[in-house]
Amino acid sequence: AKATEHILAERRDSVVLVSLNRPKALNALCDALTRELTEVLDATDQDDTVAAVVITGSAKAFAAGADIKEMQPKNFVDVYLEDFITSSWERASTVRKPIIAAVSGYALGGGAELAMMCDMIIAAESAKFGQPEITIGVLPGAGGTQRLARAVGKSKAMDMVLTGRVVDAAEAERIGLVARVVPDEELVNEAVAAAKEIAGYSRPAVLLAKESVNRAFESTLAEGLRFERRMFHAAFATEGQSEGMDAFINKREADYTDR
Ligand code: CO8
Repeated sequence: AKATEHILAERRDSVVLVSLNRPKALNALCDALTRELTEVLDATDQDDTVAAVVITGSAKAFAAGADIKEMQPKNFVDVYLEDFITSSWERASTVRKPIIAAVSGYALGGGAELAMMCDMIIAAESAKFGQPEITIGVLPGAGGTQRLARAVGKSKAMDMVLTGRVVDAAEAERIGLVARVVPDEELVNEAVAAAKEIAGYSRPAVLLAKESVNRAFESTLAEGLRFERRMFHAAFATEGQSEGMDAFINKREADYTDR
């Protein structure tokens, strides 16, 4: 288990559970926290013994957004020159391994954007998602107008971005923002269990599948389908394919040596 000032990282078999840990500010994503998060994600992505990642916060807050106290004094030249804040924030969206956001309590502004950078969101019943930037005189800056619109469509995205309305877990699931809603006390176990389930499969198959789904957001349908078919063909070069199919035929549990 590793810990920095604002992040806890612990192993659960081949899964790394990353906890945002800045409780006094509801895990507001200050510069130091985002830098530490990037370092942890760099390390986990490079570590071959890590198969999947879960990011979570506290019971009360996944993250209440970018740190407003740090942002308030900045001017255009400041944020432009440092490319605030995308350059450090986007790391979660470039992790190659599966990454699950386990959200309890507030996921607002940059917190919701961080959750949306992950491959899927598992929410506790207490989860609340919102893009309240409009209420403080700005707009989402780390994917809240783009990933949210792709996730929930134009009308819901406009509602959340233009009015700042916060949606609860049930609505978030109904509109397709989150994959599953679970009782609060089961959140972390459920997310880690999902990560472990993924970790048990052939790793090349998992990474090919993740890359293919992500392609859907970057290409036309025809290009996406072509990409998927080639990745599907590529899967036939893996041990996982011969093992998984042989296990099915012989009615036994697959044992993926390439996981
Ligand atoms: N930044 C800094 N401090 C925060 C933040 C924040 N985003 N959110 C909460 N805090 C601090 C509070 O200031 C307070 O500190 P203190 O005790 O020193 O006064 C402490 O956390 C506890 O918060 P509250 O007392 O407000 O707790 P409540 O339970 O009363 O309210 C809320 C919880 C509703 C979550 C409330 O804290 C809130 O509205 N927070 C701000 C939410 C928000 O507007 N988030 C969006 C920020 S803007 C943003 O994320 C832009 C992202 C864009 C881009 C780029 C990439 C990063």
